[in-house]
Amino acid sequence: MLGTGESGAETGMQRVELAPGLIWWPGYLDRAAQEALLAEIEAALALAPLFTPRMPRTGQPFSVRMSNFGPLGWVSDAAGYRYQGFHPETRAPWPPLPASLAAAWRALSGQEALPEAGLINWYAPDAHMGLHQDRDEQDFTAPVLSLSLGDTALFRYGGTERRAPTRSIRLASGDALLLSGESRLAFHGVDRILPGTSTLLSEPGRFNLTLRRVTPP
Ligand code: MD3
Ligand code: FE
Repeated sequence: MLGTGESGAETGMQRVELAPGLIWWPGYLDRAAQEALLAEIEAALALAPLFTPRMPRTGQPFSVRMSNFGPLGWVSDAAGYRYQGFHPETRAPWPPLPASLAAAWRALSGQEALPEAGLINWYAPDAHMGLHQDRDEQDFTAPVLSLSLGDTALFRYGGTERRAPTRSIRLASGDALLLSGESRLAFHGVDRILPGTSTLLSEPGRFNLTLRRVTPP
């Protein structure tokens, strides 16, 4: 996060529009902000442990493990993909969205209403996420905001049709990515994690946080 009185212009922050509505801020969070956010994630995971989502119908496990912050969390099991207000194993409500994440959302999303869901994805070094669209939300007009912590990910994005050509970027620790406008329904995924590319975490791997509106405000 930026300190008081700072702005992107003054700190030389880069804002890169990768495609219409797909905006990347490399190094948005400085090292101190990354450490503070990591502590918030660790505190949340002590209450809402990582679970293994499963594919609808087949029950095939994802390689990415997940938890959530906020009033609604994304879960997936044999019954389907959905948002729900409680952890699938403990049945406890999700931990509240930390103020630092609300601040990043306010700074970058252009939205009045706060996100309802803060999905925590954990990638061990061998985890990946296949090309997909995010369409389990009722509101596609609001953007999705992603923040990365830990090892760099090879992130791939394409168009709104699966067969459209794709491009890849490396998402590093502290990077922010906003998926808005016509990129909100773009196909995207994580091909692989590059272990040993960050010193933030005490083990190899990567956290990604995605902040979302689920319902229209
Ligand atoms: C582009 N997560 O949780 S974040 C997901 O790195 C997800 O964990 C990836 O895809 C990760 O659904 C990518 C960047 C991201 C998130 C949502 C998007 C890119 C997106 C929605 C629309 C288009
Ligand atoms: Fe996604």
